[in-house]
Amino acid sequence: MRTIYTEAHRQQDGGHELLEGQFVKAHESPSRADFVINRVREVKLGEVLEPQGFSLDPILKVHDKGLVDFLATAWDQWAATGRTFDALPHVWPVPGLGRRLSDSIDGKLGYYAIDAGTPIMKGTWNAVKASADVALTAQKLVATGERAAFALCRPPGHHAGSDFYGGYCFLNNAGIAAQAFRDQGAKRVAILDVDYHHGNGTQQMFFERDDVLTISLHADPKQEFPYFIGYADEIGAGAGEGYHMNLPLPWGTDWARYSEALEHAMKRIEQYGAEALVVSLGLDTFEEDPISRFKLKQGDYPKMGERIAWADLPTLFVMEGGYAVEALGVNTVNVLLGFEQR
Ligand code: OKP
Ligand code: ZN
Repeated sequence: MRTIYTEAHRQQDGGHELLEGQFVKAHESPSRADFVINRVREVKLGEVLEPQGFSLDPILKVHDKGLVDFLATAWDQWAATGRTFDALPHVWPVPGLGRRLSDSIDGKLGYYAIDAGTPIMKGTWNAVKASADVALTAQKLVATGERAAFALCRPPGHHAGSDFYGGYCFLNNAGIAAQAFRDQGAKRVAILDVDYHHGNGTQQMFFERDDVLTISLHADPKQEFPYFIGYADEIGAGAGEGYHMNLPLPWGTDWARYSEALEHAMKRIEQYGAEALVVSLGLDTFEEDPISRFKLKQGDYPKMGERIAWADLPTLFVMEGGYAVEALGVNTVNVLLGFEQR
């Protein structure tokens, strides 16, 4: 399959993130994409193409203009205060505090962000926009007849919702691509999220819709980020009731347990009658991931790809998380090779 990739991702290069009370070196780093693209080339997965430049229209179909304008200008507002270090929020509008949009950049950061782990710097918007273009370019390949394509997106997207960013994510690349399939005529689209973390942004974006089925397999929010959402009883609302599925799994989950949940998810996708499948492909389920606690092994990833391929759908893989960087290339491409084996 073909891979869409651009060097623009390098412009998102955060120094530090606030992780469980400490400032640590950012896990979501440019080297992640390096390991993946190197492996893609090493195994000759297929052609590697540059993304096209799209307008903001396909992004604005699923994101509020307020968020998009904020992301595009946040660094300039931050730098105008004389600060030369990464922009992070430090106060949030929890219920009871109010949620007025302040003129202050610090107020705006807290208004739009869900955490203090997602640094904004000078190049953030360029990288974020390019990442969405990567997803849209790969989507176009699949919409025009390719069996599958790989969008090597960075930064990732599944924690970003219609009007918030965070969890290393700014724009929801998978959600933007799913919407593009709909706008190009697909009646039903499914998003399968296999990242270790709950795809809260994707859930929020499509929660009241029945035209995009969303399913997330992830670490139980009783134990893991994003803590406040991702429980099994969240099944969609209104017209979307029954069109969202959360499959929370405990710390320590291995392939035996994971593959049962994946089987359940794939059965639902097959029954739904999706015309296209978007996979939010996070590899932080790996046993050696430094911020995660599942126990999947290198050899499990081809099986994951193979099971996804059985659905026999036009499939777009969108890169999400995975922080055991030296193994990330092998693990990611293992899923794609497993998929192609079918
Ligand atoms: C982004 B993606 C709590 C740490 C949470 C944020 C993690 C964002 C992951 N143990 N920090 O889903 O890979
Ligand atoms: Zn993750």
